[in-house]
Amino acid sequence: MAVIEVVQGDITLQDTEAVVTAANESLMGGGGVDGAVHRAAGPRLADAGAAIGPCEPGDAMATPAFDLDPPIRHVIHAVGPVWEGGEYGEAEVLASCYRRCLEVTDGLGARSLALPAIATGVYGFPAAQAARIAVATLRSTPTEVERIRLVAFDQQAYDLLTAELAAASDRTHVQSDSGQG
Ligand code: AR6
Repeated sequence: MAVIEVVQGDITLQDTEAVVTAANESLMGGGGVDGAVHRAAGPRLADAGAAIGPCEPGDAMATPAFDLDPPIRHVIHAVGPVWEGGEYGEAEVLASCYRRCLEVTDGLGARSLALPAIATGVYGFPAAQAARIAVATLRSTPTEVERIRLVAFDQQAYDLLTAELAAASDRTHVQSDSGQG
């Protein structure tokens, strides 16, 4: 089973084989975390994104990481939902992003992955609900990835993700305790 951890920091500086960017459908770059990833990876990233895009919300696609520092070798471009109040399937689209990030990483044979808080910036998804979806989906999706790192950019995201992870592992312990009778 994958180890899931939470850190506060910059996604471009992680020591994982793959990193996720919160992209838009064009995969050609933007602001926020996507801007940081494109700046660090260099202009070839936008060309590679354009060559495989567009990408639907809820899906994810991989390119090389170009100028990002090793061990990062892959960028997974995940397109989150634009928050429109929560009644337009946004939660399911966000869960789908996290599932697809793991599937795509499995397809590349990479064993470590860092992910930002997809859709919680420009796309406006409420941070607490997004943290719950991120942790629940990553925990419940079968994967060959051994190390999953959630990268919070600010203190609020860090606190929310840490609390979700702690609550989820408490629930697991309660279940396994009661399972032992
Ligand atoms: N490392 C980790 N997380 C970061 C970084 C960083 N360097 N920079 C920002 N964040 P956003 P979205 C956090 O807006 O909401 C782009 O223009 C940030 O604090 O980057 O999915 C795309 O091209 C927030 O918690 O992504 C799309 O058009 C999280 O990353 C659109 O924004 C996501 O915020 C996607 O919007």
